[in-house]
Amino acid sequence: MTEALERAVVPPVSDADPFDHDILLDPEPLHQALREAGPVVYLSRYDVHALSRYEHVHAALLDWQHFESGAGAGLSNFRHEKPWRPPSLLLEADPPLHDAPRRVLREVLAPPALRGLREGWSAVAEETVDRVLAAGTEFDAFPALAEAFPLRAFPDVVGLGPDGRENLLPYGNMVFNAFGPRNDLVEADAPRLAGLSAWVNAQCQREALREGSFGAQIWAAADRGDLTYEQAPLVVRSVLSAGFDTTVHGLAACLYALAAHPVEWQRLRERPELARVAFDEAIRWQSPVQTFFRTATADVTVAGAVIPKGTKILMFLGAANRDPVRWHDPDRFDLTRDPSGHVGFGMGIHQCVGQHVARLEAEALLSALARRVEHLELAGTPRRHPNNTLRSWTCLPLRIRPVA
Ligand code: OVV
Repeated sequence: MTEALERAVVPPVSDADPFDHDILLDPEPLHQALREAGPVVYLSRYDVHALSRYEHVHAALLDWQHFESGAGAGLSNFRHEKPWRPPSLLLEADPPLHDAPRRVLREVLAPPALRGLREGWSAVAEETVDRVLAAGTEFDAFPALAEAFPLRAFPDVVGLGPDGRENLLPYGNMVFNAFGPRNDLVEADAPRLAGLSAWVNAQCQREALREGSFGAQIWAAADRGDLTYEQAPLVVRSVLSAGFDTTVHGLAACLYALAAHPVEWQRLRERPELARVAFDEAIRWQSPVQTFFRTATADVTVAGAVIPKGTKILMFLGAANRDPVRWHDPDRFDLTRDPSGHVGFGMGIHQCVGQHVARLEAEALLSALARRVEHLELAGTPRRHPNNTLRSWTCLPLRIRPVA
């Protein structure tokens, strides 16, 4: 036995199931229990180690050399199990394979490339809000705003044609379920898997993407030799996989947060430039992407506990984002705090490459709403929808008082 192993700390064991419906719908009690149990907890049900404190989640996200993504960012280990679809060149790859796709997509989605979108998206947001206001003062903001706005703004920019867009959210829902265990949620997606995958894969082809669009720019990178022609459609697939459900549920989280905190809504009304802070604070507070896995590339020691080589590590982004050691009054949604440093978009080389797109969408929608709505409150109990990875929504009843 090596010295390190002799001194190794045996981590506490939990038989909790983080993918149980009740926990997916209300994860905070488990998060608190895991944070308090220790820096590393062994989850006996899945034979994985879990990290839930900010310090250790943050460190693992930065240490891609010891916590690899190439064996999959879900529970399934691609070294032993066949992936359900060809692995993502971004999320499920490590350097050096990860580098070219990342560089290309970063350029396509970079802030300068988005500058031209602001005006158009503001107009779409105003139109979306006006439609809702014309229909009355009580409405379900989940379909009417959180789903409607991204689906009106982003598919055109990606370059998609008009047909089949209703497949985008069900496909993403399936992708995010697939990171979890093969439970009932994955079973429920199975009948649509082939059809949704066929549609998405067809949209990744060059012919399907409008000239000049983000999708076309990804293919143009292949013309320049920055990607191979085999890689281009998979990079487009990442945009279609990670670019819709994430923003829909992120916007829903933000609307929920603001409706439940009238003082924060007033703050935003008085200072509309807080829209981006409001979105990031909502991402910290709700963590629309709750978890991702990594795989240990060696026996890795975390806080004295040895995580064996080749085993999976479950990182609780949502728990880290409410760690009282890192955040003052973490359960409070608070526009006066600086939410930067949250791990809701991840951290390190895989940190969300689409985050600037998401923030621009949020800014457009929240500013339009703040200009037109004096008061905002919940008009009923919001309903969540269980997903193995996403903190998702199905119903968000709001009552508003429009600006006179
Ligand atoms: C971050 C994320 C989520 C889901 C899918 C992908 C990425 C992808 O690259 O396909």
